[in-house]
Amino acid sequence: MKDIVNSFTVGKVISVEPYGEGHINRTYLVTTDTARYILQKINDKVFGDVDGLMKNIVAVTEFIKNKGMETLSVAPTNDGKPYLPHATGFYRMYEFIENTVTYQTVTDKNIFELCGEAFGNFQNALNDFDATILTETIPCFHDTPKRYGDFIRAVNTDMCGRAKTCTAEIEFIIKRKDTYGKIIDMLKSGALPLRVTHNDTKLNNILIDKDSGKPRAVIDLDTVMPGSLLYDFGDGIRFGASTAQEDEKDLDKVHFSPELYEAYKTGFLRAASGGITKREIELLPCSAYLMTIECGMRFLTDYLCDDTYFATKYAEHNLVRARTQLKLASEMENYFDF
Ligand code: ADP
Ligand code: GN1
Ligand code: MG
Repeated sequence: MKDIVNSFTVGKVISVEPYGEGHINRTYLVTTDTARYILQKINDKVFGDVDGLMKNIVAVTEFIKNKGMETLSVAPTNDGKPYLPHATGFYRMYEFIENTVTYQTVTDKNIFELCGEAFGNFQNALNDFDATILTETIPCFHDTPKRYGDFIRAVNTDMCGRAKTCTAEIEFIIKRKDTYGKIIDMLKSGALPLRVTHNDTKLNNILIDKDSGKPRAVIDLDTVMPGSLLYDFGDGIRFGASTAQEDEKDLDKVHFSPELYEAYKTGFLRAASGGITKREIELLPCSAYLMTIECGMRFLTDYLCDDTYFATKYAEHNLVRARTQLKLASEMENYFDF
């Protein structure tokens, strides 16, 4: 790792250690004699066009900086490039944003309200960003019917013989298949506006200031692409408006929290108030539900396909994650009146 780090202009390396709870990239904390950095091995199985991805990130972060907001800062390689192609993969370096924390769950609804506002502000800041220069880093990312198609193929192939261990979950997902097109169909028909969105608005993709408890920066910009505002609302709820972690094994501890939902909604709408359409507001509950069930089916698909997409720590990790999502979705069915 030291050779890789030395290809970036970061000073004398003291240590390189694994860091964070992301499921996609491999993340390390780099300490040098002058500062700290985040080094990431970009997951090039997930992101096929690393060059396009890094061009997106440079463009988006420069744009956000020009609006006076705190964001990621790419630390260049010794030859001035935003990432390093290497025999073992693609690497990038960010300046470490100091004095911040990330949360895997939140109990303080005031903090969660501020997170909703931060993601709303992030999206607002990109309102006048030229979407035509963006590479679609993962095509059809929140196309729920397409995700459902992938899921059904995984069930039918059953390459690891795991389908028998999750029949109830498979049935739950199939039973609801007629609802999956609701948002994407309106986006395709133009009934919902296409915007530049973050698409991965989970709580641990916000850095919160250790002293003030307020959000400082929205990070993990790999999936900034054209999408629906509803994706950023719904995905924030899926992860944050839960009483337990995404991989809690004891489902009795996993509940959808209406209180946290309302708090996030208040913050998000405060930020998005001007531009948001009536139809988008009406679909907020539906987006929370669809993003949750979509994520559940993505975890289950990966479990059925030998865990090659999301990083896992044990054999059933993706199944455990899928179960929490489906539990949340079933509680949302009782709470919302869609
Ligand atoms: P992944 O795509 O795998 O989720 P992230 O880009 O979200 O990777 O990074 C993983 C974690 O690393 C984040 O949740 C956060 O805790 C930490 N992190 C990433 N970038 C920074 C940064 N610039 N400063 C401080 N912490 C960071
Ligand atoms: C991944 O990269 P990370 O860990 O923030 C995933 C999201 C999922 C999330 C589930 C590029 O997010 O779409 O909702 O895991 N990111 C990608 O926790 O697939
Ligand atoms: Mg992340």
